[in-house]
Amino acid sequence: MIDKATRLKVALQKSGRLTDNSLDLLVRCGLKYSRGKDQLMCYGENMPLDVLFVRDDDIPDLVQQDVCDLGIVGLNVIEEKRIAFEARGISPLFEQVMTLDYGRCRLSIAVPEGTEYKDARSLRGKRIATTYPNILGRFLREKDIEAEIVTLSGAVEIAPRLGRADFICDLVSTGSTLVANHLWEADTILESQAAIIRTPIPVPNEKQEWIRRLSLRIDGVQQVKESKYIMLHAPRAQLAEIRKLLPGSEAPTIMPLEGSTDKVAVHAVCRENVFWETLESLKSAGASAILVLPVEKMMA
Ligand code: PRT
Ligand code: ZN
Repeated sequence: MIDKATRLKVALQKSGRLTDNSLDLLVRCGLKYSRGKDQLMCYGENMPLDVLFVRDDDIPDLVQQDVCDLGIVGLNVIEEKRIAFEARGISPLFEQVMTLDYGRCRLSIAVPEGTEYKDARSLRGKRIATTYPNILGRFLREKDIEAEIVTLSGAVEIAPRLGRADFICDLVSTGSTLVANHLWEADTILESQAAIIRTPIPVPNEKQEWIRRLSLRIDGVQQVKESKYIMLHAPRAQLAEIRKLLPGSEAPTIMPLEGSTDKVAVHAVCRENVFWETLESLKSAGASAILVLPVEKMMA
């Protein structure tokens, strides 16, 4: 039996685009877990945190109903649920803690090849197929446009070919699904990525403390992904130029080099990717003995 008062319950997508990244994120935050026999739960062995695997659309509801304390889900799902709750006069009991650097996509209006679309006014009087009727409805209201929303549960991209809709409003990442279905992306109505939600209702202190610790660790994990530690030797005279070339570094450590008066050692955490081109520019600027190391953990 899981201790509801002290153990955090986190809802993740069971099987889909967010599953691997979300579980990997918790593992990078230090979670060691064992999987339940039914595969529907993971039990944290070294943290008071258990994971519940569900369909992504159910995640906001599970937080809303206080079954889970946290959930990881796309902003598109969060927004769709939030508008749906508000339309029913229900206050959403989930709030965004932070966005995560995966699951990026956009909710866009797509139009059959050969059909014109200038701006949102081109939607007037048209039928638009979508699985996001609430977000689309809000977009149309904001633009003061009357159009028919055709709500589908999937296969939205074939709706125009089947004669069920004139346009579609669907998630796009690479755009290849649209191309394969002879559609073109005409307008973006929402940018999305994975995000963590939590209940706004106060939780017991022990849980609150773990939410705080987890948030800090997630922040650290996200920062180190792109970060690199650079070490190099630089002529003193070139220091200003070399510092400018270090991508996303704030305050490098400058140290004297034993036996050298004109050269120093520079150590810096670069918060952006370091490409070969950067090393070439550093070398041209006079740097030598350049080392680039991955950063494993970081806490601000
Ligand atoms: O079973 P369950 O309900 O949990 O899963 P699901 O089928 O509803 O969701 P899933 O796994 O497809 O997506 C989960 C979340 O990933 C979404 O809610 C988004 O936040 C995010 N995401 C990121 C995407 C995409 N990219 C994406 N490309 N979700 C869906 N797509 C689909 C899109 O609907 C379209 O069919 O992929 C197709 C377009 O992809 P491209 O690359 O061809 O443009
Ligand atoms: Zn879903």
